[in-house]
Formats: sequence, structure tokens, C-alpha cells
Amino acid sequence: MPRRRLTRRQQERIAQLQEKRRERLARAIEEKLSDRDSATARPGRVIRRHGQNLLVQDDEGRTHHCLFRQNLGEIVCGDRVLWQPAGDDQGVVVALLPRDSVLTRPDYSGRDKPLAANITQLVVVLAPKPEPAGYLTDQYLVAAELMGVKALITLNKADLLDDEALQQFQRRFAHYERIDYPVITVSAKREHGLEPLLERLRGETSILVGQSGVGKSSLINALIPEQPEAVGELSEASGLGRHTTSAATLYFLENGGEIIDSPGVRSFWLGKISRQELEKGFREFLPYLGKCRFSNCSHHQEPGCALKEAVERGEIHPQRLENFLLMAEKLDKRQ
Ligand SMILES: Nc1nc2c(ncn2[C@@H]2O[C@H](COP(=O)(O)OP(=O)(O)OP(=O)(O)O)[C@@H](O)[C@H]2O)c(=O)[nH]1
Ligand SMILES: [Mg+2]
Ligand SMILES: [Zn+2]
Repeated sequence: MPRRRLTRRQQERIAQLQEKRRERLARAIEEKLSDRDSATARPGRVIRRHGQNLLVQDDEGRTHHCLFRQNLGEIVCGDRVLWQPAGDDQGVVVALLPRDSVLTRPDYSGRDKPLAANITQLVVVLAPKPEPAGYLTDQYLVAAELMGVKALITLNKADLLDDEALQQFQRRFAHYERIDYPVITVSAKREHGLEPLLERLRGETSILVGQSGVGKSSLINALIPEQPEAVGELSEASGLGRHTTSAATLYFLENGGEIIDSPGVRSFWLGKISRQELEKGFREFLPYLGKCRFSNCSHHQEPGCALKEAVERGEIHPQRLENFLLMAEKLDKRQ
């Protein structure tokens, strides 16, 4: 499969889009600021949310504990907001500015709940321990495709494996590289392999996602050795002698990148998406979609299935189709 490189025209288009986004944001600020009670409002970035409390960083890099009005809806880590100072590191968020993207997850009642906003890149963190769970990685990659953001895979805890075992572990994920998801091997503990990762994080707002215990917070520690004090404490004791992240938190990298640490998950579900959307979430399926003999092909048993034929020809990795089918089955059950 040909590697996708950004052509100059694509780069120009991205620059145009970014310009439009900046204009849209400036207009939104303008509109909100004309509100009577927002005369003293200032722009800020939500770097963490704890219940109804937001930690908001202003343009000078100072943080403020803010409450927010209920009528603003859900505000999450990464959101751009307008806030008013209320003395002594305190404030009130008075407006939520438009989002470029939002990562959501259904809550227990099945309603989509935002986890983090304005993300441009999803970083799936995996490790030999805990053993990667089922199709979690592919679910995250589908989420990234549907959000229209980049994605990459980081294999952490390389120090736990000898050369041979490490190569074996890497081979399990090599097929992702062939469909242009970079796979980067690191050790947060030994601070090994961080440079290529940092390069990928430059200029992006990335979120680290994955199972609990794969080392997301440790990676943040390794990438940003000197935390500003306000966001210094990375994880909270769970009472079980383990440190586990309880709220998504945004950190600033020296190279201009932003990185969000998120609480580990056991499972992730995409929420209410259609079968067509799910198909589009597997980027290497795109050239084959609509080419099956039957227009309503489930890509399961039907003759003339373009996806199955692509698997047989070695153009699609069998595990990806298998995971698609498992997700599609779940989707059907929920509808
Ligand atoms: N050997 C080794 N251990 C690591 C590495 N990175 C993290 N760990 C260990 O793995 C355990 C979990 O690390 P965390 O950084 O808390 O994992 P997390 O992904 O943030 O977990 P949650 O916050 O629960 O989602 C800790 O005991 C770390 O010391 C690594 O590169 N090598
Ligand atoms: Mg953590
Ligand atoms: Zn088919």
C-alpha cells in the first residue's frame, strides 16, 4: 500500500483550515465578550476537571481554580474557555469556546460523555504487561478516524523484554505500520526511545490512552521531567497502594506540543455509530468499500466479499477484519 505523504497542496489546505479555525475562535471570543457580564472575561485553557471544578491556565501560564455555570454544558480537559477572575487563583468560567474535536465515551446510561477536547492526535499506549486487551487498540483507532485526528501506537516497557521477546512483541503490531500508524517502542522507566515520540508530539495536542498500568503517566513524567508545580502531582493513591490517574490532565511540552494524560480504561466503546461509520473507521478498508458482490454484504460469509478477498491476498491483516466483525456484532446488538 502506498505511503501517504502530505503534498504541498494538502499542506496549504491544512494551513487554510488552521487560519479559518483561528478566525472562528477570534469571532467566538468577540461575540462572547460583547455579553454584558463578560466584559472582564479572559481566554483560558482547561487543563483538568475534577467534578465541578476546573483548573484553567491563562495566557501567562498561571492556573486558576474555576467553577462553571451549569448552562454551559460539559466542560472537559483541553477545552478553550472564557473565564472571569474572582480573586486569589479563583475564577468563574463564563463561556465555552468552539471545539475542533472531542473524544467521547458512553457513560453507564449509554449517553456520550466528553472525555477531552481539541485533540489532534491519539496515542494508544500498549505494554507487555498488562497484556494488550482484545480489540481495544482498534476501537481507539476507529475513534481517531471518526474524529478525523492522527493516531499512533507506543509500545512501552521495552525494558521488560529481552531482544528476542521484544522483537516478537513488535511483530504483533507491525501491520499497523503498513497502514501508516507509526509504532514507536519506548521505555518510560529507562527513558529510552523518547526522541522519536517527542518528534511526533511536536505541535500536536495528543492524548495518551490505554489500559490502566501501561505507563501513560510514567511516560508524561519521562517526557516532562520538570512539571510546573500546579500540575505536579500526577496520580492519586487509589487506596490499593497503586497510583492511578483519576482525571484527564493537559501538560505542555517544551517543543510546543500539548499532551493529555487520561485515566486507564478496561474497555472502551464507541457509542452510537452506524455500520458505515464503523467501516470507515478502518482506513485500509476504504478502497474496498462498495466493491462486495452484495451491497449489504456483512463481510462475514458472503461470496464475492471484497474485504475477505483482500485479506486472502494479504492486503488487509486478518485480525483487523476479525476485530471489525466483532465490533459490528456488538453494534448490531445495541441497535
Ligand atoms: N518496567 C517498566 N515499568 C514501567 C514503565 N513505565 C511504567 N512502568 C510501571 O508501570 C506501572 C504503571 O504505570 P503508570 O504510569 O501509573 O500507568 P498508567 O497507564 O498511567 O495507569 P493508569 O493511570 O491507572 O491508567 C508503574 O508501577 C510504573 O512504574 C517502563 O517503561 N518499564
Ligand atoms: Mg496514569
Ligand atoms: Zn463484504
